[in-house]
Amino acid sequence: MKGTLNNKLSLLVVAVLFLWIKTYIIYKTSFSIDIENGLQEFILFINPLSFIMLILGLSFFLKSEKARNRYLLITSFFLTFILYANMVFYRFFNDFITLPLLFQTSNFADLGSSVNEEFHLTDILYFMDIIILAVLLKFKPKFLAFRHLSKMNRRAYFLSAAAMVFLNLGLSEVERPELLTRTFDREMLVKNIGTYNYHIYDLVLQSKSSAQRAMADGSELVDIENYSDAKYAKPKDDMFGIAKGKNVILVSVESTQEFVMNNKVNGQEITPFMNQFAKESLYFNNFYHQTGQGKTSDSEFLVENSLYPLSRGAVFFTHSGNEYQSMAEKLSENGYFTNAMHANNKSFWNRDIMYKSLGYERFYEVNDYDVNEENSVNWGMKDVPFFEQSAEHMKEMKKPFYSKLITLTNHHPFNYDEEDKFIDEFTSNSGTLNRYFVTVRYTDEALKNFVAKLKESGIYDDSIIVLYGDHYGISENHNEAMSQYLGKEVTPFVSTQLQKVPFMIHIPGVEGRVIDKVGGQIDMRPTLLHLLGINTKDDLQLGQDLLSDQHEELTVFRDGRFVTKDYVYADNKCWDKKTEQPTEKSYCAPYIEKSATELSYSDRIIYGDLLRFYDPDSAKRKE
Ligand code: GP9
Ligand code: MN
Repeated sequence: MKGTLNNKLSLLVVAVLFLWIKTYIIYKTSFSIDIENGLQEFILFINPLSFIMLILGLSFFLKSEKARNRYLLITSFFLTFILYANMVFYRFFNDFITLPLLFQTSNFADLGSSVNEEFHLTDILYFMDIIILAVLLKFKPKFLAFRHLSKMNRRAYFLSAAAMVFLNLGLSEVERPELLTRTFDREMLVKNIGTYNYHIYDLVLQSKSSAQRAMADGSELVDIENYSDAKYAKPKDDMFGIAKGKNVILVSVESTQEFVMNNKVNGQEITPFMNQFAKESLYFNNFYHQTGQGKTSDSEFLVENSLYPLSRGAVFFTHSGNEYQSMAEKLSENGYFTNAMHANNKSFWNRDIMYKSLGYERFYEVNDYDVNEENSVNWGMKDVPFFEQSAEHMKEMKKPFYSKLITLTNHHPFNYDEEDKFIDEFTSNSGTLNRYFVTVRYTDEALKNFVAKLKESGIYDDSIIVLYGDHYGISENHNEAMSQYLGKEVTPFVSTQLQKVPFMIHIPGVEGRVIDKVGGQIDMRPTLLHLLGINTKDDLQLGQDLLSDQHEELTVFRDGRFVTKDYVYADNKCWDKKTEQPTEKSYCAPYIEKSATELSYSDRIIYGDLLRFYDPDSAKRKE
């Protein structure tokens, strides 16, 4: 009996093949997944296989043939259903399903009304293989059976499934390092680990954060509220409201560090425009980014909420369903039209969803721009056309508006077109650093054009323009080349100082000056809102108005490092800013605990979704 069965085609293999091929066909026909090279195509092709093999392989553990067959059929149907739900969802949202999104009732209403329209009669085709499987099972043709493999073959089956998992993850790591910890983009996740594994990943993230949220209650807020209250820095009378009613144009300048400002490479200025603009602005020259793995999205989080991002993962992904009291929301309440502008895929960093939670009224994403091969390089649309088209969009906006623009050209690996090269590359063993100067210089040029455009349309005089660097561009992997450029060793102290990013606020009619107070992105919300004449006294925030006399010079990094007026705490040592050498730890000691407390308060707000219990109107703190 056994011998004859071996000549037959296994039902399991048929079910695996059906589902695998179908998934791939759906990837190619129903989702628009950008494939840039053969390796990516190969990863996409193999990525459904390991999961399908493992899950259908569980049928081995069922005793009767009937149960095994039934399991195969039901599981195939269930997976097809998930795939199909994603397809319908994609037709409408151009995105993959996430659990928090399904739980967001406001989205659900949109979805419900449109789901009918997104139903096509031909969709039945996607279930064809299930029908064929069912027919095969019913009529049991002689050539097919569920071959109950020998123990050894079963082992081989699971080993090959496991090998597929490793092959898939290994290739993805080559293609997209840190994919799972950084969680870039759903499209990228699906492209690399496949739609089924992506759902499991999403489920893990979701259950972790739901558990923490469920256990939280409003009483946890007491300490945090007292802390935030004590930290409030009263705005200076002559600064509060000096930009009242002005539009806010906030530009997140990709990967731009402060060391390029007022600096040269091969005798050529790197940021001629920004240097000049800084002179006409309030320029903060001791200002740090405080981002973690969420990079750009973490900086956005800091700026909007005056809270820290998380120590791992991107809060834009993990806690997009939380309640926030963002700067955008506040500006909206004050009559502003709030929007974000970024010519990239809208789901990158989960922005499409998080921006709704942050209260942005509109997101101008890649589809709102005219992007083509000619005006793109590196990660996408070049900064010059991006700013040009953004300035056009601004003309149509209801005033006053708050626009946040995010540049893209100066992004690792800093590739550029010859025509956009205004200065020469540096020469070192790091191509990354060498090219960095060229792309920074290009973004500087783009900013110059942008400001000229704003002047032309008259928007300039009615707007404050805020420029800030989102995070570092040159990581510690390039220390050797960096030390060649700086002419000194990159110690942990220097490395920490390299986390400075430019920050400037241009206010029409206000003379420029340098403010050398130590500060960070967490301080931007209160600083900007106060300039606009909007009170933040009752808000739960951890940053301070940088222009206030009460501002305390302590800037905490997400990884626990910190900077004060005179010291830098890094690598478990206290460094003296003057000598740039380690000094007695006792100088830093008072701040070590304070920094840790502050980070943990911020984490508690996010993990417990505590802002849902906080009502600024009823808080009404005393001055
Ligand atoms: C992508 C852009 C870059 O949209 O914001 O993100 P990053 O890799 O810098 O976090
Ligand atoms: Mn960035």
